[in-house]
Amino acid sequence: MDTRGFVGRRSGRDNATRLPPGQSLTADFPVLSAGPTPKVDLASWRFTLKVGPRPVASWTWEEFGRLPQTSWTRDIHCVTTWSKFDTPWTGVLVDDVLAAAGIEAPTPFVLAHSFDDYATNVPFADLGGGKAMVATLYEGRPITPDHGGPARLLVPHLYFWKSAKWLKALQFTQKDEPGFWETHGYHMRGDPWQEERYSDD
Ligand SMILES: Nc1nc2c(c(=O)[nH]1)N[C@H]1C(S)=C(S)[C@@H](COP(=O)(O)O)O[C@H]1N2
Ligand SMILES: [Mo]
Repeated sequence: MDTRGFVGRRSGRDNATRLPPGQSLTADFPVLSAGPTPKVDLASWRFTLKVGPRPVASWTWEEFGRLPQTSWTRDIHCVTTWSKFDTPWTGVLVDDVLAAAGIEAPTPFVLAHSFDDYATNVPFADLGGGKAMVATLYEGRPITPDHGGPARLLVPHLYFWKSAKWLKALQFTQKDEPGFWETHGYHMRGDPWQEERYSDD
Protein backbone atom coordinates (compact mmCIF):
# COMPACT_ATOMS: atom_id res chain seq x y z
CA MET A 1 0.00 0.00 0.00
CA ASP A 2 1.15 3.53 -0.53
CA THR A 3 -0.48 6.90 -0.13
CA ARG A 4 0.59 10.42 -0.94
CA GLY A 5 2.37 11.98 1.99
CA PHE A 6 0.41 15.20 1.80
CA VAL A 7 -3.33 15.46 1.38
CA GLY A 8 -4.89 18.88 1.60
CA ARG A 9 -6.10 21.84 -0.38
CA ARG A 10 -4.24 22.12 -3.66
CA SER A 11 -2.66 25.45 -4.37
CA GLY A 12 -2.59 26.73 -7.95
CA ARG A 13 1.13 26.21 -7.94
CA ASP A 14 0.74 22.61 -6.86
CA ASN A 15 -1.75 22.04 -9.70
CA ALA A 16 0.68 23.60 -12.17
CA THR A 17 3.53 21.32 -11.14
CA ARG A 18 1.30 18.23 -11.21
CA LEU A 19 -0.11 18.96 -14.66
CA PRO A 20 2.11 17.80 -17.56
CA PRO A 21 2.65 20.26 -20.44
CA GLY A 22 -0.36 20.82 -22.71
CA GLN A 23 -2.81 19.14 -20.30
CA SER A 24 -5.96 20.54 -18.62
CA LEU A 25 -7.50 19.33 -15.40
CA THR A 26 -10.91 17.63 -15.50
CA ALA A 27 -13.10 16.66 -12.57
CA ASP A 28 -15.20 14.07 -14.38
CA PHE A 29 -13.98 10.80 -15.85
CA PRO A 30 -14.29 10.77 -19.67
CA VAL A 31 -14.69 7.39 -21.44
CA LEU A 32 -12.40 6.87 -24.44
CA SER A 33 -12.67 3.65 -26.39
CA ALA A 34 -11.68 2.85 -29.97
CA GLY A 35 -14.76 0.63 -30.37
CA PRO A 36 -17.75 -0.74 -28.46
CA THR A 37 -17.39 -2.03 -24.89
CA PRO A 38 -16.87 -5.81 -25.12
CA LYS A 39 -18.97 -8.17 -23.00
CA VAL A 40 -16.55 -9.86 -20.63
CA ASP A 41 -18.05 -12.66 -18.57
CA LEU A 42 -16.38 -13.29 -15.18
CA ALA A 43 -17.12 -17.02 -15.34
CA SER A 44 -14.99 -17.43 -18.47
CA TRP A 45 -12.55 -14.57 -17.78
CA ARG A 46 -8.91 -15.57 -17.84
CA PHE A 47 -5.82 -13.45 -17.60
CA THR A 48 -2.74 -14.93 -19.27
CA LEU A 49 0.95 -14.14 -19.04
CA LYS A 50 2.81 -15.06 -22.23
CA VAL A 51 6.39 -15.17 -23.41
CA GLY A 52 6.20 -14.79 -27.18
CA PRO A 53 3.53 -17.26 -28.32
CA ARG A 54 3.86 -19.40 -25.16
CA PRO A 55 1.44 -19.00 -22.23
CA VAL A 56 3.44 -19.28 -18.99
CA ALA A 57 0.66 -18.68 -16.46
CA SER A 58 -3.05 -18.04 -16.46
CA TRP A 59 -5.58 -17.13 -13.77
CA THR A 60 -9.33 -17.41 -13.49
CA TRP A 61 -11.14 -14.45 -11.90
CA GLU A 62 -11.23 -16.26 -8.56
CA GLU A 63 -7.54 -17.16 -8.70
CA PHE A 64 -6.60 -13.61 -9.69
CA GLY A 65 -8.50 -12.27 -6.69
CA ARG A 66 -6.24 -14.31 -4.42
CA LEU A 67 -3.05 -12.60 -5.64
CA PRO A 68 -1.61 -9.82 -3.42
CA GLN A 69 -3.73 -6.66 -3.69
CA THR A 70 -2.34 -3.12 -3.77
CA SER A 71 -4.23 0.18 -3.52
CA TRP A 72 -3.02 3.37 -5.17
CA THR A 73 -4.14 6.94 -5.69
CA ARG A 74 -2.67 8.36 -8.89
CA ASP A 75 -3.00 11.19 -11.41
CA ILE A 76 -3.88 10.08 -14.97
CA HIS A 77 -3.20 11.87 -18.26
CA CYS A 78 -4.97 11.26 -21.59
CA VAL A 79 -3.25 12.26 -24.82
CA THR A 80 -6.46 14.11 -25.83
CA THR A 81 -5.25 16.62 -23.16
CA TRP A 82 -7.38 15.87 -20.11
CA SER A 83 -5.77 14.95 -16.83
CA LYS A 84 -7.50 13.78 -13.68
CA PHE A 85 -5.91 13.94 -10.24
CA ASP A 86 -6.10 11.45 -7.39
CA THR A 87 -7.82 8.48 -9.02
CA PRO A 88 -8.05 5.57 -6.54
CA TRP A 89 -7.42 2.03 -7.81
CA THR A 90 -6.89 -1.43 -6.37
CA GLY A 91 -5.36 -4.38 -8.18
CA VAL A 92 -2.36 -6.64 -8.58
CA LEU A 93 1.05 -5.12 -9.29
CA VAL A 94 2.68 -6.40 -12.48
CA ASP A 95 5.59 -7.36 -10.17
CA ASP A 96 3.20 -9.59 -8.19
CA VAL A 97 1.83 -11.15 -11.41
CA LEU A 98 5.37 -12.13 -12.42
CA ALA A 99 6.18 -13.36 -8.91
CA ALA A 100 3.02 -15.52 -8.91
CA ALA A 101 4.11 -16.97 -12.26
CA GLY A 102 7.61 -17.56 -10.87
CA ILE A 103 9.36 -15.69 -13.67
CA GLU A 104 11.48 -12.60 -14.12
CA ALA A 105 11.02 -10.41 -17.18
CA PRO A 106 12.56 -12.47 -20.03
CA THR A 107 12.64 -9.53 -22.50
CA PRO A 108 12.48 -5.72 -22.12
CA PHE A 109 9.24 -5.40 -24.14
CA VAL A 110 5.59 -6.11 -23.37
CA LEU A 111 2.39 -6.02 -25.39
CA ALA A 112 -0.85 -5.67 -23.44
CA HIS A 113 -3.78 -7.42 -25.18
CA SER A 114 -7.45 -6.71 -24.58
CA PHE A 115 -10.77 -8.47 -25.15
CA ASP A 116 -11.73 -5.82 -27.74
CA ASP A 117 -8.62 -6.77 -29.78
CA TYR A 118 -6.93 -3.55 -28.71
CA ALA A 119 -3.26 -3.84 -27.92
CA THR A 120 -0.63 -1.44 -26.65
CA ASN A 121 3.10 -1.82 -26.13
CA VAL A 122 4.80 -0.80 -22.89
CA PRO A 123 8.50 -1.20 -22.09
CA PHE A 124 8.90 -3.55 -19.12
CA ALA A 125 10.87 -0.76 -17.42
CA ASP A 126 7.52 1.11 -17.20
CA LEU A 127 5.64 -1.87 -15.71
CA GLY A 128 7.99 -3.45 -13.18
CA GLY A 129 9.47 -1.86 -10.08
CA GLY A 130 6.03 -1.00 -8.72
CA LYS A 131 5.12 1.22 -11.69
CA ALA A 132 1.99 -0.56 -12.98
CA MET A 133 -0.87 -2.77 -11.89
CA VAL A 134 -3.71 -4.85 -13.27
CA ALA A 135 -6.54 -2.92 -11.64
CA THR A 136 -9.91 -4.44 -10.73
CA LEU A 137 -11.40 -1.78 -8.42
CA TYR A 138 -11.95 1.95 -8.87
CA GLU A 139 -13.03 3.96 -5.83
CA GLY A 140 -13.31 0.63 -4.00
CA ARG A 141 -15.88 -0.83 -6.41
CA PRO A 142 -15.55 -3.09 -9.46
CA ILE A 143 -14.33 -1.06 -12.46
CA THR A 144 -17.38 -0.33 -14.63
CA PRO A 145 -17.44 -1.93 -18.10
CA ASP A 146 -16.94 1.40 -19.93
CA HIS A 147 -13.77 2.07 -17.90
CA GLY A 148 -12.32 -1.36 -18.65
CA GLY A 149 -13.78 -3.73 -16.07
CA PRO A 150 -13.38 -6.49 -15.02
CA ALA A 151 -9.65 -5.68 -15.21
CA ARG A 152 -7.51 -3.06 -16.89
CA LEU A 153 -3.83 -2.30 -17.03
CA LEU A 154 -2.95 0.87 -15.13
CA VAL A 155 0.30 2.64 -16.06
CA PRO A 156 -0.45 6.06 -14.60
CA HIS A 157 2.88 7.74 -15.42
CA LEU A 158 2.35 7.20 -19.18
CA TYR A 159 -0.46 8.60 -21.36
CA PHE A 160 -3.66 6.76 -20.55
CA TRP A 161 -3.91 4.91 -23.89
CA LYS A 162 -1.16 2.64 -22.47
CA SER A 163 -3.59 1.60 -19.70
CA ALA A 164 -5.32 -1.14 -21.71
CA LYS A 165 -8.95 -1.70 -20.70
CA TRP A 166 -10.53 -5.20 -20.68
CA LEU A 167 -7.08 -6.71 -20.26
CA LYS A 168 -6.73 -10.37 -21.21
CA ALA A 169 -2.98 -10.89 -21.54
CA LEU A 170 0.46 -9.46 -21.01
CA GLN A 171 2.93 -10.78 -23.55
CA PHE A 172 6.70 -10.42 -23.50
CA THR A 173 8.02 -9.83 -27.00
CA GLN A 174 11.53 -9.98 -28.49
CA LYS A 175 11.20 -6.55 -30.13
CA ASP A 176 9.24 -3.42 -29.21
CA GLU A 177 6.08 -4.12 -31.27
CA PRO A 178 3.57 -1.31 -31.85
CA GLY A 179 0.00 -1.80 -30.63
CA PHE A 180 -3.22 -0.21 -31.93
CA TRP A 181 -2.55 3.52 -31.45
CA GLU A 182 1.18 3.10 -32.00
CA THR A 183 0.52 1.83 -35.54
CA HIS A 184 -1.68 4.93 -36.03
CA GLY A 185 1.13 7.40 -35.37
CA TYR A 186 1.21 7.53 -31.58
CA HIS A 187 4.39 7.30 -29.57
CA MET A 188 6.03 3.98 -28.66
CA ARG A 189 6.49 5.10 -25.03
CA GLY A 190 4.10 7.99 -24.32
CA ASP A 191 5.61 9.91 -21.41
CA PRO A 192 3.29 12.90 -20.71
CA TRP A 193 6.10 14.89 -19.04
CA GLN A 194 8.12 14.67 -22.28
CA GLU A 195 4.96 15.24 -24.39
CA GLU A 196 5.61 11.98 -26.25
CA ARG A 197 2.26 12.12 -28.08
CA TYR A 198 3.14 11.18 -31.67
CA SER A 199 5.79 8.93 -33.14
CA ASP A 200 7.96 11.90 -34.16
CA ASP A 201 7.77 13.72 -30.77
N1 LIG B 1 -8.92 -2.16 -24.66
C1 LIG B 1 -8.88 -0.84 -24.78
N2 LIG B 1 -8.16 -0.14 -23.91
C2 LIG B 1 -8.09 1.20 -23.99
C3 LIG B 1 -8.75 1.91 -25.02
C4 LIG B 1 -9.51 1.13 -25.95
O1 LIG B 1 -10.13 1.65 -26.90
N3 LIG B 1 -9.54 -0.23 -25.79
N4 LIG B 1 -8.63 3.29 -25.11
C5 LIG B 1 -7.44 3.88 -24.47
C6 LIG B 1 -7.47 5.33 -24.36
S1 LIG B 1 -7.08 6.23 -25.76
C7 LIG B 1 -7.63 5.97 -23.17
S2 LIG B 1 -7.47 7.64 -23.00
C8 LIG B 1 -8.07 5.21 -21.97
C9 LIG B 1 -9.41 5.74 -21.55
O2 LIG B 1 -9.83 5.09 -20.39
P1 LIG B 1 -11.22 5.51 -19.79
O3 LIG B 1 -12.26 5.27 -20.84
O4 LIG B 1 -11.39 4.69 -18.56
O5 LIG B 1 -11.10 6.99 -19.48
O6 LIG B 1 -8.19 3.82 -22.20
C10 LIG B 1 -7.22 3.29 -23.07
N5 LIG B 1 -7.35 1.87 -23.07
MO1 LIG C 1 -6.63 8.45 -24.91
